[in-house]
Amino acid sequence: MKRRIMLAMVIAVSSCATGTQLARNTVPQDSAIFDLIDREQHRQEHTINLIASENYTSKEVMRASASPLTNKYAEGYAGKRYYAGCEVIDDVERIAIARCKELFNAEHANVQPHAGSQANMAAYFAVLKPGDTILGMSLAEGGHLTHGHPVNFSGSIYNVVQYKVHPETHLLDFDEIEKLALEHKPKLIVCGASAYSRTIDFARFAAIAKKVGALLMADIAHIAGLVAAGLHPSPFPHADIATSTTHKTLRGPRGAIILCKKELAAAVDKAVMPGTQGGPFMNVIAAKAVAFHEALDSSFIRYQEQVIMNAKALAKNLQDKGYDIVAGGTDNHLFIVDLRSKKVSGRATELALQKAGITCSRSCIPFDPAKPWITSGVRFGTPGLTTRGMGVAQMAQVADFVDRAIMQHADEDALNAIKQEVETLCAQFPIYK
Ligand code: DSN
Repeated sequence: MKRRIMLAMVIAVSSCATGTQLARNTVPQDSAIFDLIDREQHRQEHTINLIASENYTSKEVMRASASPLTNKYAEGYAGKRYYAGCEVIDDVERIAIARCKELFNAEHANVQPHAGSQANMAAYFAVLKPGDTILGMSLAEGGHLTHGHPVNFSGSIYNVVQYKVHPETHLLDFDEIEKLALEHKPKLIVCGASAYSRTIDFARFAAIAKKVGALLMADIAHIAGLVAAGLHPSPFPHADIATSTTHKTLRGPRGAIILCKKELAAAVDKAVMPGTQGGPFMNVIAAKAVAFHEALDSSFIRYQEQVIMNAKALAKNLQDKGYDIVAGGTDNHLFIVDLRSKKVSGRATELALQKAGITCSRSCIPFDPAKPWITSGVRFGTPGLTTRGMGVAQMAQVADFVDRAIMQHADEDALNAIKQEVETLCAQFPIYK
């Protein structure tokens, strides 16, 4: 009996001493998911990524994202939470906000939106009522689902008028935008795009908005990194609100932000929480803060300069091989290739490139005669390749791989041979050493 009590005491003492370890030991091994994570990392390392909306975060961003901050509930804002124990979390969010405002020269920043669509939903919720009119860019011509597409909340809650691009130049057609604004008197004009390769003139949009008494919202999800680096005009002071994701050119964790003028600060914060979200992802907010810190460093400007140089070089190399580039080229990190002259669809190109170890996203070209599932174009972007250290010389190689894969898209052996060359190039530019 005495021995049993002694044994129980020993177990109790050792449990206290190694509580963390014991807790961890009770978690079953999950080889299914961790094997897949290893496979995905291998895929990323060994393929050329031309998806314009993707990038590779630093290990520091991932460390913050995978930290114990994921455990904390913190509904509310710093100093005004609906949970106790937020004193550390509050400082994380305060730092993230301060860095974000500095980076974008914004009067107010909300760093809680979980994703770009949630940021746009909250921004609309802050300034619109159901049934109000918004004027936004159509998805098919380069806009985004949340800019008023009928299958999206934006197209069903609000009265939507859509602008396209000029049918010949494929540039933003400000005469048409102004005409639509005067005719429909929107409460909000939305500018910004997911597939537009030229500079966006925020001042011109603001002048139209002012003329019709509308607010201006700029969705800078794609160009945020370029804006932060001063290589694309800032939406401020022209726009009333700007939204962005944090994981594209900005190279942070998956997530989003809303920036606005101070008069809209309270409405925006209320629209995020409690309007459209509950508890913020504090680990992701910490990771956003780390990414903003990286973006405030002068090395980020050099990175973004290279992103643009690489996009221009890749587009030029493809033009030299007879490819048509929508809008004639690019000023930013991406461009759309019009494949009609090569007699191959966007879908067939995307699949052939994937077999050759190159990932991209098919894309509608303006006024595309093909269905959205098929498309006549592909969208290429250079943020990812630039992060892994590739430069203009490698863009010539990448253009060569792309051209050969498209020309031989039905030849499995040829695509396999290109894949070997792609792997050799990727091995020289590891993402995570
Ligand atoms: N899906 C994003 C893109 O690829 O541009 C936009 O949300």
